[in-house]
Amino acid sequence: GFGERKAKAERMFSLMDGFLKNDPFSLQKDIIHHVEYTVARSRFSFDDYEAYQAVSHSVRDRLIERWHDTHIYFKKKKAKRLYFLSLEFLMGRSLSNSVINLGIQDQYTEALSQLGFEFEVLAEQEGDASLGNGGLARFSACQMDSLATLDYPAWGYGLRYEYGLFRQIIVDGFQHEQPDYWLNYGNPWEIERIHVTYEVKFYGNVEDVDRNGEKLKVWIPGETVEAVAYDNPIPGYGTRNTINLRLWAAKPNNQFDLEAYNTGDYINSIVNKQRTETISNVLYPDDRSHQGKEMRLKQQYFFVSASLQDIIRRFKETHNNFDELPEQVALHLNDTHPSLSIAEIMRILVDEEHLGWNKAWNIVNKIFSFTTHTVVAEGLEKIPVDLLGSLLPRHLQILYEINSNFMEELKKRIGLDYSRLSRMSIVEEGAVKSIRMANLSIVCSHTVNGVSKLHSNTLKTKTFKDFYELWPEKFQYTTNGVTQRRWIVVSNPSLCALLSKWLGTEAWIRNADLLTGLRDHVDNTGFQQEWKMVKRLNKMRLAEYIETMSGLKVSLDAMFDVQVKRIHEYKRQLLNIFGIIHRYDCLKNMDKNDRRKVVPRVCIIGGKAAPGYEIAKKIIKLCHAVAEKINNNADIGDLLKLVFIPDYNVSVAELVIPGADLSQHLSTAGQEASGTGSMKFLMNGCLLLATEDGSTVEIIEEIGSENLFLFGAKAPEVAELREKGGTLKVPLQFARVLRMVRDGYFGDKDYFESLCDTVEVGNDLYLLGSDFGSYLEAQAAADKAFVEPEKWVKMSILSAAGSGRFSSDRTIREYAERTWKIDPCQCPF
Ligand code: 4GP
Repeated sequence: GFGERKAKAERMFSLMDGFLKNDPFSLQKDIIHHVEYTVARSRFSFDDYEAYQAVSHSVRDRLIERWHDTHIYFKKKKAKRLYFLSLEFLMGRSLSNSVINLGIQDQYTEALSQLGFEFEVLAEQEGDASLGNGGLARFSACQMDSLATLDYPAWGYGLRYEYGLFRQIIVDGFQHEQPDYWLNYGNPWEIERIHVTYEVKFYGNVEDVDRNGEKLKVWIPGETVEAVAYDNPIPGYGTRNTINLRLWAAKPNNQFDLEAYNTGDYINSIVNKQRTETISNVLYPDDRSHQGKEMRLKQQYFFVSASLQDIIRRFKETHNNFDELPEQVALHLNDTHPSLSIAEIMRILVDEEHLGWNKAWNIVNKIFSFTTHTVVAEGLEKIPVDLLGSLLPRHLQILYEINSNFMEELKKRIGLDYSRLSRMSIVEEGAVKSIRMANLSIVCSHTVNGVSKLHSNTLKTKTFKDFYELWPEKFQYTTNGVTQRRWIVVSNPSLCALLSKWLGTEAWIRNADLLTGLRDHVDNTGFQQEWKMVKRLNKMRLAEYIETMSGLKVSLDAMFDVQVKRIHEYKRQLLNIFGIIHRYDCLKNMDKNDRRKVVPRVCIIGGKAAPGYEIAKKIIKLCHAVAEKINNNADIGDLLKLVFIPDYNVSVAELVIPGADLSQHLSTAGQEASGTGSMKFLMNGCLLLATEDGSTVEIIEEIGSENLFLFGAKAPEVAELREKGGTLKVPLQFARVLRMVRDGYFGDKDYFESLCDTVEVGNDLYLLGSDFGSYLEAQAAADKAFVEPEKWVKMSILSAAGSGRFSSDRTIREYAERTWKIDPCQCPF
């Protein structure tokens, strides 16, 4: 009875020592406990890595405590939850971020120093969790941090890839991909939930069954795989709330196929079985392109099916009427990758819960929202129906039914405009009949989000014009953001301290709008001096890294000029390299006197190319070839250096971004949906040299065009310039640089030929030639500003001061209020 249960609860509680204590002595006890009993090393002998493990386990305990309380509280409050569905999360490292968000960094630092360890050194032991490709995936991670910090009742769902994004190594200037065995040394940040498992089914066929006069579709699957949950606690900053990122892994299930195991071929049966369990093995390394591979589709469905089973189970724990689903559940599609959710939830409601199609459809229409991260229609995901039909036969039927209803409705609205009907159809007829995942997502979502104002305009006027005209109210934009916890507090502690000192508060860590307060001090020379000191320190840190990595010594007086991001033609790393060649060429032809006036530069480029993306790989090779030439020219010395930073990832970014004076964002206007790298640089007081693209348009609104270096054709001009194509005049300097590469000045003449072809007049899709003149002017303006330190430092301060709008806290609040309609739910301390 009740009394018995109460007595048991009390006894349980008395067994716990209250909450874990966070004073340095208690931390030390816990760390040593984990050294002995978790890592199983002797307390008298353990190295930095083992210390890192023990420390992480002690932090994990503290996370778990809050994470439990948070979930009990959400449940008690019956809060409407946001489920953020994403196939990619680039989390990076967790240790520093966790202790900072838990508010116990100083205690850990002290505890460790008394034990003879340095917190920073241990934090460096951690490898990155790289379960994503680029912007989209890092943005997911920033959003999780903001969701937790702002106390929203949210869950993230994703896949636990055993191999994250490949490691990039460079051999002779060429990129090579190495597997990222990130789980090899254990992962203290996840909690394996062996009891949270679901069966996920594939293949088979659909049978029509008549059950008491009711015609039912029954899917008889041909293969079953088990999904097991791994939970990753995400702590908010300055709150007890710690939310969950649940990642699914495929694991063997114990249901033996008697037939197979009776044939005597035991070993082969196991081997075949194992193949089905590799679904969550590896992350696809292509951003913005989709190959229509079966394994990728399996991953998507595996993820969707497990997540929805989990979500529906949770809903049913407290509700029994599906009409209430929209009041309890918001499902967010992070790009089209999880959009099979739509068909899956229809299947659950219609086939399993017997709701009836129309009733189910009305519910489904109220729960989905969708964000697209792409600009070009070609970048949108399509799935061949043959593939889909064999893997998920019932889902294909559902998709056809959704489409035929949609087409009927559409005919009523727009008449028999067949070309528009076929453009808007979810099913694409053509050589390869396929499902257009973006169209599906738009049809079924109540909100379609772009990631910047400019991007949203492109969606409305180009990519999804037909849909916008039909449903203008669905289209919104929510400009991306990045978390200042990771991108200032964790990665730039000296700037963090400086900001708090001059703003007189640490409140900016939860409210980045307060950064505008820096404007009050912009003319204060004391503040300016400290600001410069911080930059110098970060440049030192970066210079050391460059030296250990490449042996190259760089001068701290040079301008550190950085371009780091995925390598893509539209991001125009080649424009940067051509600019560097031009600079080198000018330097070589200058006399000694003129050289003295030149602003020394350290040009830093980093980023991964998708393994199958030949042109991007050639850009990397060219960068190395040019670096080799420049860095070995004694005449030029410190005036110009070019460094390629290999294996760019979150933790490298944490080091590089604070150390940059200038950062480059060179996408052809209209091509970068948003761009979040620029926001991180901005927060760190780095000046931007950029086109008026994606988020830059809004950055200009915040800091004024006088505080960054703009260049290039604007988005509306790009289409026209592209049309003119072959008749465009390109500057002589561009032709000269191109000639040098073509003539083999940097070697590998034949290899670079096809790269050069991509920017030849008439073929120059991304307009490098026509933007080159204006690019060089912007570079000259940057040089000019750099030799006026007073001017530069003010621009730098004003950049950071205007970065508040680009906090993901603002992004998340907008989504929560406008799109998801969820309310904060703060777990009491
Ligand atoms: C990226 C976009 O290219 C970038 O402009 C944007 O800032 C970011 O998403 C976040 O919205 N897209 C991808 C991708 O990373 O894989 O499509």
